Amino acid sequence: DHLPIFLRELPKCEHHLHIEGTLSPELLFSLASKNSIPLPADDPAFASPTTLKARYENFASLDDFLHYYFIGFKVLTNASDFEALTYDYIQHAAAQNVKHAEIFFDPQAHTERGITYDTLISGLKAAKTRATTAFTDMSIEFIPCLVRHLPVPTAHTMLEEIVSAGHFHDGTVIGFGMSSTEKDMHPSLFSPVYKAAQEAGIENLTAHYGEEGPASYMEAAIEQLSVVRVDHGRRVTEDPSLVARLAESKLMLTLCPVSNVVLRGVSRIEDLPIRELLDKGVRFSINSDDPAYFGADILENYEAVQMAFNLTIPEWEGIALGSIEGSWCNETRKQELR
Ligand code: ES4
Ligand code: ZN
Repeated sequence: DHLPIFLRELPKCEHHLHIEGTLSPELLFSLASKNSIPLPADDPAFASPTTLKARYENFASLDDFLHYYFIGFKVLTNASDFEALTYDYIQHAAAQNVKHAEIFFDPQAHTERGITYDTLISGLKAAKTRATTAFTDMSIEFIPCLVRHLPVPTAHTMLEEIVSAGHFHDGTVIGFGMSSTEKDMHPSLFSPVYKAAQEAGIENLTAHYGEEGPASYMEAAIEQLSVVRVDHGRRVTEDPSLVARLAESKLMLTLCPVSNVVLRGVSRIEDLPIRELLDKGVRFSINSDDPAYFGADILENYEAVQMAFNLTIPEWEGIALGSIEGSWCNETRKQELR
């Protein structure tokens, strides 16, 4: 069976990767020490990188994971910390034949603890500049993510800062997304922010929905937020009419199979609707989400899907092509990727 080699060599696009989710327990401890950041003394998981890693294997839910994910933010202080984190991800992605990566970052969750947007973005840009010379056939883009657990006005402040820096127009960032907790976070709460983003000329809009929340949230995000992509979206098959609508519009879902199992949305990869999405013609890509927390990079996500669904080479080629078409790069770059 040569599929393992095929999957490794298959050119990939990654659309759903949180840069803060690539922070390993080892790096978390070493940055905490370097930057003199205290770790929670009341949680035995923070005894050592080993105990922390063991705790990551027992997440109970999205919110349980997010608690640890946002603690990890605290050790990221300097532009060089963000640069190192980002460059390390790019190296690992390049080694797995990722040719185009769209990387999420959460500006609000950094500015609220006193790290400026400038610090953050200069670290990300420095990593991209280094990568452009080291990995000449790879494109790297950034997408700021609104975080739903923080007050809505802080999302407006964040958006305005990025708009006034000109970063949506000069290509520093290529779109706008939204993540964090989903329960009781109906899209309508954020429609003013998305409206402001549209008025600023941003068309590449996405949001995390259908991870824990229902298909009705996905539909509301499409209608009320004008998203042209949905991150996760695994619950779409609860609504056959929405499945038909996505098949027609080619709106892409950025699935994260291992993430959904680790955060207990599904008990096994086999329970994801991959077969149905393929059969109905819904476009999706396969992504790692937060690889340091879920223990799987993009290739391991591809392999997990293959183990569960035993897809054919033409089916994989269809997934790879769909993920190129759904990418937020220009036609010239898409042609290079095809
Ligand atoms: C996330 Cl898995 C997931 N879901 C929602 N928000 C997130 N932020 C980082 N990872
Ligand atoms: Zn995510």
